[in-house]
Amino acid sequence: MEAFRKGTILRGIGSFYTVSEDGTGEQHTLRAKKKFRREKITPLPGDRIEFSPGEGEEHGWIEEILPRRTLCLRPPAANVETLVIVAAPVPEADLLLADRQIARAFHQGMRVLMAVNKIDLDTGLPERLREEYAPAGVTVFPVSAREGTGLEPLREAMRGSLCCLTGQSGAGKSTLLNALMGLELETGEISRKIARGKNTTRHAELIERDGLRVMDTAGFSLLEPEKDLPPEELKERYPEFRPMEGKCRFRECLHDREPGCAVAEAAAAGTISPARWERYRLLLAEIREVWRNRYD
Ligand SMILES: Nc1nc2c(ncn2[C@@H]2O[C@H](COP(=O)(O)OP(=O)(O)OP(=O)(O)O)[C@@H](O)[C@H]2O)c(=O)[nH]1
Ligand SMILES: [Mg+2]
Ligand SMILES: [Zn+2]
Repeated sequence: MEAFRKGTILRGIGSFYTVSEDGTGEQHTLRAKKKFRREKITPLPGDRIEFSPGEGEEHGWIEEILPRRTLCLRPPAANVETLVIVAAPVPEADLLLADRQIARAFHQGMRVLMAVNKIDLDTGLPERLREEYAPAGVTVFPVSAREGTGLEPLREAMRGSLCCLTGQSGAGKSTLLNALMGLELETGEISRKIARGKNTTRHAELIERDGLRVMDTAGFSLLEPEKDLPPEELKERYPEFRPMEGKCRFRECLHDREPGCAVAEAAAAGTISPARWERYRLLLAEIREVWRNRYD
């Protein structure tokens, strides 16, 4: 029997998947074998697969999905190595949403970058966000996708890694990807998005070009709290707390204003971001609530 060929899923629309073949980059249209539905596995952009190609106009088949190194549920994507959060002054950056995404990304061992877009409108935001996120190991890149400023350092940081652009609808993900890679993806006015209540980008899509491998995704504004996360594990997803680990008065300290908490002291001293710590406490309260009700 002929060996299956290997490739990466670029996008899926309906039940058809576009796959780029290893080595040649040749694109194939494939459908997923029925067994995946039985196993409740949905092929995702970024998935590494084995396939048998179609002939002529006939589509081929996805035969196997290789083990995933990482898995994002919002937006759905496989094997992402670097999450690039796109934030902007308009629509106003939702940092609680960003923190939820960062916690999930770090838990999966991803690297996180933050592109602060539309600096043609607000030049102060990148510095504010740098103060908040640098202690967490998130590098901030000030950019204007519209004017093409600040792109090169971001491009360099993204090169060689499977990246996923994420962020609120209207932050400028597609515009940024167009500017970074010289593309013409559809973008949309924010007023029109709000009027329609819809994203301009509907489907995640992986684009490979000039050594960059980037997924554009649909923006969203809500992320459900994580289920099955024991409250004491949340702090492990905050790299900036690590230097204080073991220095709190109580060994089981959750860094929620317990007496003698070294993290609270670091926030008061400004070694870590006080605002991000306050948002950590909000997420902790939420996760405790979900955890308490986990058998309901
Ligand atoms: N002033 C300014 N506007 C920008 C910039 N980048 C994008 N925009 C505008 O922001 C709006 C939204 O841009 P999109 O690229 O469609 O945003 P998106 O994040 O892809 O949105 P969804 O696909 O809906 O998630 C458009 O009107 C863009 O022209 C920028 O650097 N400066
Ligand atoms: Mg878009
Ligand atoms: Zn503590």
